[in-house]
Amino acid sequence: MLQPLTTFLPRSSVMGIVNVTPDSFSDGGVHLDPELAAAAARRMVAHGAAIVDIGGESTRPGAEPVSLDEELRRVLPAIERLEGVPVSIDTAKAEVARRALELGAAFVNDVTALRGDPELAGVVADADAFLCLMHMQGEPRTMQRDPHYDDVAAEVAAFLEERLEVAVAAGVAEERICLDPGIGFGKTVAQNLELVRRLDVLLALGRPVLIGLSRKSMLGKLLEGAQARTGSTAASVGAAVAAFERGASIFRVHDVREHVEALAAAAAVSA
Ligand code: HH2
Repeated sequence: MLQPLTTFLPRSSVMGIVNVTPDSFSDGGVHLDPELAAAAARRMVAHGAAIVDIGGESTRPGAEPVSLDEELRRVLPAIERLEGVPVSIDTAKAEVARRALELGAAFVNDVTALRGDPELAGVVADADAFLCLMHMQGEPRTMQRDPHYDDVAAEVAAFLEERLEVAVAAGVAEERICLDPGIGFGKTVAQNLELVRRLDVLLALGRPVLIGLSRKSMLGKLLEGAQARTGSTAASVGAAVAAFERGASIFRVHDVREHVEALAAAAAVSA
């Protein structure tokens, strides 16, 4: 029997972010060298990350798409150096996922929730990979221009329920899938906060929730005003703990040690 996601990444697992990109909003350019990317990933595991998420395409607001060749050139050399480390590939491209899974990645993190590439669901199913389906309104180039919802939590949940059905119909085992509200992907600060506050609406779908609040601009905007581009580590940790208390399971973060320690303390309180 296939291992369910809930035993591979139990509640309060931390996913460390390694962006092998020149332009990611908070760590762009830092890990472009594959040796440095792999070293950062190993350091994150040493600090308690359960998995590392390797991405070769920035999805920050306004980002331009990258070509298949360029994305492969960025991520594969890093993944090749990560034997024995649990790896997630952050991609919407079936070919990138396929090559990463061949090199040992176990998890596919698709911010388009299988809308970006019609082949991706089959690649995930054939490899028995774990899968994250994330909500996004619009696309990165334009998504922050004018996000609109009548009921953000209900609409995000309805979208993810439909994408979960698509994934399962394509042969991905439901126990291998988690859902993500997509903080900052076509949402205002108030809408992001409401999604965390009403996480129960997503949890009602019966799948673990992965959440990415780390250094997101909404945290900076809360403290420093509308011009802020990134949030601090302390604000990220505070938001992660709030999400944990509302039932989130997996935390996609840049600052692994701080989140591991804070979530261990939060989990101990609620145990
Ligand atoms: N956020 C980003 C990228 N991938 N994946 C999931 N599942 N959830 C998220 O919230 C999420 C994600 C954006 O953050 P980051 O990777 O730090 O920046 P960039 O997209 O600029 O590389």
